[in-house]
Amino acid sequence: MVNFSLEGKVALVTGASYGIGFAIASAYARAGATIVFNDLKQEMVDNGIASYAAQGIKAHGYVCDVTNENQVNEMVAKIEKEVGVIDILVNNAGIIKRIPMIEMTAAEFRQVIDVDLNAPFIVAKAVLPSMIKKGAGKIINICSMMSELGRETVSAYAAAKGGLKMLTRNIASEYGEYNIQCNGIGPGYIATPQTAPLRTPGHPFNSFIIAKTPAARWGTTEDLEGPAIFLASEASDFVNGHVLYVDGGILAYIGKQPQ
Ligand code: NAP
Ligand code: GCO
Repeated sequence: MVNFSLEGKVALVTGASYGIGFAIASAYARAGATIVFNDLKQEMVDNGIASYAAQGIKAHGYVCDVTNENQVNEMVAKIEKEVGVIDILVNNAGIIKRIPMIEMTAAEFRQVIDVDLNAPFIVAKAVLPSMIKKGAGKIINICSMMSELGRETVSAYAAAKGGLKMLTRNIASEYGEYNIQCNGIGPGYIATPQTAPLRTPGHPFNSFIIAKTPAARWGTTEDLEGPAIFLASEASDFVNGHVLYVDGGILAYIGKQPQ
């Protein structure tokens, strides 16, 4: 019988007070995992804990900037002491800056790379030693359509998410022999605070994305829950270095011709 259960597992989902991370962590809790998450500010962590509690989930929250290696190492050590060894890591925390490239400063570019690419490296590096010792582990990096495609104004984000796809493949290559699987999830366009500016009524991007998506709708965070459970469970123990695109078919589709 294929095992999709996460019973007895400790899952760390970064940046999971709300949005995609919150949905994935909640799904993991319903599949039996103990949930750990972090956010930048205590207020956001507190809000997150309350949101999980409202779903009947006892989540463990930590304040940590995932771009800060000292903070990450301290958080992982605290989690291992207070909750347990991390079995599942979801590198979810991320930012985007939508600025035409020639108007973007190098500092702005670096900030996006720092959160969306350097931080997944830092957090994965912090959890891998215990996974190696345990002889098992799951790392899931939240990639993007921009791991495959470019578009105006998101040069830093696309560079980061393209790099994250290759970091995913490299972790899989380097640590697969320890029964550690590292895969990516590439969400399509999902209705969260991050895409709220693109979904304002009448925004041209709204109709554009619906025309580009065979499913003819924006994705929801619920659409990601099953794929995330699959990649965190024993059901995917021979899946490694793969990016699972959950995009309603965007990457397969040239787009609807204008009517
Ligand atoms: P979101 O609503 O903007 O949430 C991002 C989360 O990351 C927030 O909780 C944020 O905390 C946290 N975060 C940002 N920088 C951080 C840092 N330095 N340290 C710790 N936490 C940090 O984003 P989302 O839409 O849920 O997206 C989550 C992930 O999915 C991101 O990696 C994003 O690139 C990716 N993704 C999103 C979509 C989409 O359509 N929404 C599609 C593909 C991929 P604060 O609130 O405190 O800033
Ligand atoms: C954008 C969007 C996208 C989504 C997502 C698509 O401005 O193009 O924010 O980048 O966030 O990454 O997979």
